[in-house]
Amino acid sequence: MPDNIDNLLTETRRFAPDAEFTASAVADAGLYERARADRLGFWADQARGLVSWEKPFTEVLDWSNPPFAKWFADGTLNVAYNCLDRHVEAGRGDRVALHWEGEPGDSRSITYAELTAEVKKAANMLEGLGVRDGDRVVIYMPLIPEAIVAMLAVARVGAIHSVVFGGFSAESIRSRVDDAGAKVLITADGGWRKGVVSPLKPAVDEALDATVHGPSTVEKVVVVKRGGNDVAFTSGRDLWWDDLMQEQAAEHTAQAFEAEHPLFILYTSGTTGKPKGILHTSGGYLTGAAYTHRNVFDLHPETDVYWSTADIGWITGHTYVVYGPLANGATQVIYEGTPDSPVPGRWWDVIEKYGVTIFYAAPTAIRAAMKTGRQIPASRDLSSLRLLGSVGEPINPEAWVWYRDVIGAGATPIVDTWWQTETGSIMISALPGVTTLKPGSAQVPLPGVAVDVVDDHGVPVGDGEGGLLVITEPWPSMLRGIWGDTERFVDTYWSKFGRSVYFAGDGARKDDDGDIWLLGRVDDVMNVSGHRLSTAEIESALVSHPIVAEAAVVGAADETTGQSVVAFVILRASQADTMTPEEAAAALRNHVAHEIGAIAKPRTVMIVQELPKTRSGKIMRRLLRDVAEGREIGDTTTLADTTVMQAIRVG
Ligand code: 6R9
Repeated sequence: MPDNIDNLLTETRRFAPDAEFTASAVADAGLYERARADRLGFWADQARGLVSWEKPFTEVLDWSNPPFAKWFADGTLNVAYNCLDRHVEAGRGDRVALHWEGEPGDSRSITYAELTAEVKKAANMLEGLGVRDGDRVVIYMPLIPEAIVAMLAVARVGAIHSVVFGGFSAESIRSRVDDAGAKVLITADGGWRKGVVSPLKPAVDEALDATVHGPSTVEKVVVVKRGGNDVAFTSGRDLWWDDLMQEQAAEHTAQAFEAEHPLFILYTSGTTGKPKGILHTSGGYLTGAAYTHRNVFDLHPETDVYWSTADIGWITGHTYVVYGPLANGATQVIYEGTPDSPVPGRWWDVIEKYGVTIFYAAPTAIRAAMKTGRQIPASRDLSSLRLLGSVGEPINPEAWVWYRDVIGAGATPIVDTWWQTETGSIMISALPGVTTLKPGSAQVPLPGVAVDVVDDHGVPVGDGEGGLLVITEPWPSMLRGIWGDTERFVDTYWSKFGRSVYFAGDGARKDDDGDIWLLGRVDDVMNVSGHRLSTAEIESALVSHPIVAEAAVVGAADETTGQSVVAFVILRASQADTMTPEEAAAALRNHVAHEIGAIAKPRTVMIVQELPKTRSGKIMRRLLRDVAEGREIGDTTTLADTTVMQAIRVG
């Protein structure tokens, strides 16, 4: 979140493309012209050029019933075939697909031929477990090659994966399993994080415990051995991945599915307590992933070593670790652990070790690296890097410039990429070698993408003005729905400005050149270290604790993580005397971690007597944010009781 918008808008540093970079760049300015002249023709060309179709499509877009889009609908393809077999068939089987680095320092390099062979066996395994096209499979795993094998195997058999981030709690797993109606769950015993094995299987056992939550739809749990930690096994339900894989036939023919066949569901936070299952389909999604990965990251698959630090539990891991890079036949690095394990600067060691050329990370990590100082990256050889990317939240100009200077040797372009779980792929970004860069601005919609900033009535604002970000034309990788909730899909994204304009939920501003600066969410969604968290979801976790009467959560500006979670809690009268405020706060922080996951744990829990409310009973989060950020409290005239803020301040 930009701490100071005025600061941002007076940012005048500019970085023109380097002539040498431009000379060999994948993208060129002509892309914009071609897309402008014939948008649908442009997308059809991308879909034909970057994706292999079993049956070619003849129809590009059906938008006769917005917001329900169909892209390339009469074409058929297999997404996993596109990421694997076709590279092997084209003689590129020996190219490394994944350089995997485990946190303790173990590593494996896997070629396209090897990855294809593994996925074929895993596809046979899933079919053997009764998984058929359209079935849902939940994946709850650390970042190890088997996680990617599992995703691709699910895609290969036409089933739908729903990856649940490995840091999420048993409660979160269960609500996603139930919502998706998952038949199989793939997990690991544990994974390495911060120098220790962090167990995963116990959370799965707790999530599926019928005595606590009732019976679930999950019939089989497949467990990959990674952490070596002891795990409980439920007989008849749990199976070891290795045992199953050993029995599988090596061959598996990928069957083609329709372009609109569902590929995955990924749950993301919304403005209410219940996460939304964002649904993506096959042909359009893969086209968007491959097109953006190639052009935004200037991918030269024969020579580049690409690394996105995202976990597969987030959309960035889906589009820019799995589908985009593999569809494009890239060689990439994946790393299991945290940036500072066992030593600060582990990321830079990984870059040096593999000669990473393209690096994609979140501003929060860049700011954390800034804090520990430039000496740490300066002591590594980062000279292989030629392009840097940023995603997840606005990157403040100081962090941008530090990133370029210290990580990018003062020379690499930086692409600040704006997009969402819902958009499936990057929507707004500079094109390296083409665009003159402005630190702090995501800048321009990609060729083929139609973005605008509008006022509350949907009227486009002029240059130099701010408003709400919208996408005005459908795009191939757009979400196709919210799993099981069409009404919420239409209401959330397609109602504010009519059924054919996508409302993103972000505030934005156009500068005098018409370039776009993102200003953060306009709804009750917070952004902590680039992860989306809902205030409502954390509030509902808090009030589920017996000592809590009422709770309000705000995102407070935080130097490193962008925002941090601050909770204001009123205790039940009966409890208030039995615990100190410190004890209550500690118990509640742990409770949220247990209910949702450690990333949702409030930085601060303030025990208060009252919450500021309007006469209609709405909590005035704006005032709580003032308190949380240590500011002078703003206008309190609409409060039902104007003395409340005094009490909170003093309390
Ligand atoms: C890819 C991803 C989406 C929200 C989005 C916005 C914020 C993402 C950004 C950015 C400014 C960028 N966001 N990238 N804000 N500049 N380059 O992060 O998806 O987890 O769904 O979050 O993240 O607020 O609306 P997701």
